Formats: sequence, structure tokens, C-alpha cells
Amino acid sequence: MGLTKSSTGSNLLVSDLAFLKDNSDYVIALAGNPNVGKSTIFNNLTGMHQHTGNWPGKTVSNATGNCIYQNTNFLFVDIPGTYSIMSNSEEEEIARDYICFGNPDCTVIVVDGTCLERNLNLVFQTMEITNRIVVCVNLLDEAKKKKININLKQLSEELGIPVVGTIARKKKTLDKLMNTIKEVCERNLRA
Ligand SMILES: Nc1nc2c(ncn2[C@@H]2O[C@H](COP(=O)(O)OP(=O)(O)O)[C@@H](O)[C@H]2O)c(=O)[nH]1
Ligand SMILES: [Mg+2]
Repeated sequence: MGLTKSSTGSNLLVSDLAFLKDNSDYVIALAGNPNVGKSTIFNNLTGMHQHTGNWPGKTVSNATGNCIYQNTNFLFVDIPGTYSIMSNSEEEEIARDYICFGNPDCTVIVVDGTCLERNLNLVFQTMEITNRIVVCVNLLDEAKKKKININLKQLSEELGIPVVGTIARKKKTLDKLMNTIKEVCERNLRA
């Protein structure tokens, strides 16, 4: 798509993250449209306190935090919300640079289960950049209230990538997500 590290000025970003990676086993990017629950998932997994809620500009830079799962140290990066890799705003540029050049071990695209279709744009764009990807269908409680039933297995088969359903506020629903992230990271080691 004609984007290079130097054209986007992201050289510094990539070297910064290479340094961060020294202390952890895997780096995991949390990406997705604004307001889908990325920071809620990030906070629940890392024990940190990123701002959550519905106001613009709340995550303007990449926040990082660690999560130890099954004796493995994962560094999570909560990147700003974005609708597209074709960025329009400062937040979207930060997100685009990270998705394209951050080279995480796994990119989790968090999507809103109440409006899946709109969210799939970013999933398709990211699939063109990496195959180390997990789709996290969040807000399943809200979807249920609206009588929206998502066939996660079929979605996974059609996309050809792992899909996990979550309710970000309920920590126990994040266990399957962690398990899947770990699998993707380890599969990559063997590949
Ligand atoms: N009901 C419900 N609310 C959620 C869920 N995940 C996040 N939220 C709420 O949705 C709002 C946006 O979440 P946030 O984590 O800030 O989204 P972000 O913009 O993607 O980082 C907050 O008020 C969260 O408490 C969920 O699974 N179910
Ligand atoms: Mg956020």
C-alpha cells in the first residue's frame, strides 16, 4: 500500500518496541475501532488503569502493560482506536504505524459484537499485513440483549483465523482469549 517505515516516520517506534520486548516473551497488540473495549481488556489483563469510556482522544498513544499467563510474560500494547489503516487523524496514524510496523507476535483485533460488519473492515486490512492475528468479538452481553447471535466458529472458518468471544468486564471470559493468543505466538515459533 506504499507505506514505508521512513515515509511514516515510524523508525523510532519500531526500535522502542524492540527494547521493550527484551523483558517479555511476546508482544501483543490490541487494536480495533474506538469504543469496542480494548482498554477494558487491557486493564483486566495487565492490572493497569487505562482510561475507558466514551470520549474522544482517550487513548492517544500506545500504552503498555504486562500479563503473566501460564508462566509466560506477555507485553500488551493498547493502541488507539482506528476504523482503518488509511489514517485520517493523529490517533489513527499511531495505530496504523503500530499495526503495519510494530511487528508484534500477535495482533488482537477487538470488534463490537453488536455491529460486527462495520468492524470487519479493519480485520480484513490487518489480515493483509499479518497472519499472526486473533479476532476478539467483544460486548457479547450487549449483543445478546439485542438478540444478536454470532456464530463464532463459522466466522473463524470463513476468515481462516482464530475468533474468540468475550465480555471484557468479566475477567473469566478473557481466559480463552489468552489461551488463543498463546497458541498463535507459539505456532509462530515453530513455523
Ligand atoms: N456491557 C459491556 N460493556 C463493555 C464491554 N467491554 C467494554 N465495555 C464498556 O464499553 C466502553 C468502552 O470501553 P473501552 O475499553 O474504553 O473501549 P476502547 O475505546 O476500545 O478502549 C466502556 O464504558 C466499557 O466499560 C463488554 O464486553 N460489555
Ligand atoms: Mg481505549
